[in-house]
Amino acid sequence: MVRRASDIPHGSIALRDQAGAFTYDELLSASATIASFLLSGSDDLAEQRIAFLVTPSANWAAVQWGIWRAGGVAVPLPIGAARAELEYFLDDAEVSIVIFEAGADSLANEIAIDRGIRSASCDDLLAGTLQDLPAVTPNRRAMMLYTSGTTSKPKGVVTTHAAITAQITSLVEAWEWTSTDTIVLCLPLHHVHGIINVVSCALWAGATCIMLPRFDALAIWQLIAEGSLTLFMAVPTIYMRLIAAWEAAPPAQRAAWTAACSHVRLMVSGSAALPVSTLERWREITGHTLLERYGMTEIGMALSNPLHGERVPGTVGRPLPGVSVQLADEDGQPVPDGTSGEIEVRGETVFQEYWRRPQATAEAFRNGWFRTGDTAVVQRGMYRILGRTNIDILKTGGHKLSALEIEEILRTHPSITECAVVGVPDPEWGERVAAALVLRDGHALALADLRTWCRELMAAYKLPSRLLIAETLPRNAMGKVMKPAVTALFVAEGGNQ
Ligand code: MCA
Ligand code: AMP
Repeated sequence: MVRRASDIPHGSIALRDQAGAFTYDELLSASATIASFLLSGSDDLAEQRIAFLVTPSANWAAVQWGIWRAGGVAVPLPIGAARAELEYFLDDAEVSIVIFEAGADSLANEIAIDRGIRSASCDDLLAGTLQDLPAVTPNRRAMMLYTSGTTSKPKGVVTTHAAITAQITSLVEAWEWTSTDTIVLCLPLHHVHGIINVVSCALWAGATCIMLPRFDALAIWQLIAEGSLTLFMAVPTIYMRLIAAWEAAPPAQRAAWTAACSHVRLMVSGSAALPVSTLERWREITGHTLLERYGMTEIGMALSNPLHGERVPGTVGRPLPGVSVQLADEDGQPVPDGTSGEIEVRGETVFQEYWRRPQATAEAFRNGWFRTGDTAVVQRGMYRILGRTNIDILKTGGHKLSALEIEEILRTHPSITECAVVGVPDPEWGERVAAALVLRDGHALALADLRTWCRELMAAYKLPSRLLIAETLPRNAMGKVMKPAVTALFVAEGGNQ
């Protein structure tokens, strides 16, 4: 990516943020300075993990490139993570340097100091003096993103430079990115969606990426209205927020926003199932049929509706360039079209390993194929996602969560004796985090109090937003909580708070 950037015409704008516009030359120069600071005289970071907690901005990209150019592994941390989560990430990744934003989030710095880890603010990094940088080969580890999944604690998903390049080039080819494109980043930068599909594809193509510090529906509509965007990518919850903002706007404004949508050449939805009703409403408002695609932290993007040709609502299209996909039965045998099976993926885009978890890594593959845990069926050549094999994985607002991780925290609450966390279907969020609790005798717990207590221990999007207090939890003959029965309780009763 860095090599490509040096070939981009001087003066081309790479990034725009609240501080202004940054050219590719400036990005290269800032990342070289950052790399030099991180190396501080050594030849190569040799895959040391460098964590950074930086608001989406040009600095974020410069830090990521700086870590890569110094031979480190970039570990972007979630803005808004709770202290306990940050501590876990830094310990698990055995981070050697923590980068923070002076003022904005001294929490990361505080934790680093507590642990005796070297830390530096973005300002420190940019004050370094240049030194020689190492040659970093494509097979080296480049990035580690934490994903919640089958285990109670998040796992570090490690990707190499080669896999990142494969993920980017597949999308650049499929969606025909060029240097004339402009996209806006309104997603968090600790997930593949924001990092690869938006920022990295833009920088690979020599395009411009406008970085918003966080999602803001009116800011997005404003950018569309200015006619500056050619591409837009987001999760279904964001499209629903944009629809709500459009519907709340005065008629003249709506008309202007609708007309300006013709400047955008492609709008993509992913990270969670796009309700067909949302796709249709968006089409009425904007004239765009959203291109829905399917991906995962471990594999980047795998399936996509076509850029040209019919996009079938409710489907995620076909395999992307360079990605092999099959649907397999329980024995790992491919199933015929029309029969449901687990999505398995193979190819250059697939991650290398779960950090320091060889067993989990081995279990994630079968006969060389990565097992996604998502079930799908192929109908008329298009993949349709049917659901997940693991009921303990939730998707809310596009964030993947582990019910087990939240339950483990809830069990430490002084009033809770038993709990079960499930995802309850929700039109806005996809799923909502719903907690069924059994309380100690004489104890009471309201949703607001539970959320306040949890806030110290988990990021806001993990907080239960539905609560049900029960005498007992539904269990099978083996004593195991029956999660589908818990979900049914919420669906039937609407939760008692
Ligand atoms: C926030 N709230 C929620 C949730 N999140 N309530 C229920 N469930 C939730 N998940 C509440 C807040 O507490 C607040 O409540 C109210 O909603 C509004 O909060 P707000 O701050 O406006 O929400 P937000 O924090 O802006 O979140 C909305 C969001 C965000 C912009 C949709 O969740 C988001 O950026 N999601 C994208 C995640 C993403 O990038 N996923 C990609 C990963 P109150 O008002 O009462 O305080 S998947 C991936 O990378 C793969 C590879 C792929 O395929 O893409
Ligand atoms: P993550 O690991 O956070 O990247 O989330 C990946 C998961 O998001 C997948 O395993 C799917 O369950 C889900 N996902 C991504 N895109 C879609 C989509 N278009 N439709 C349904 N589910 C999706």
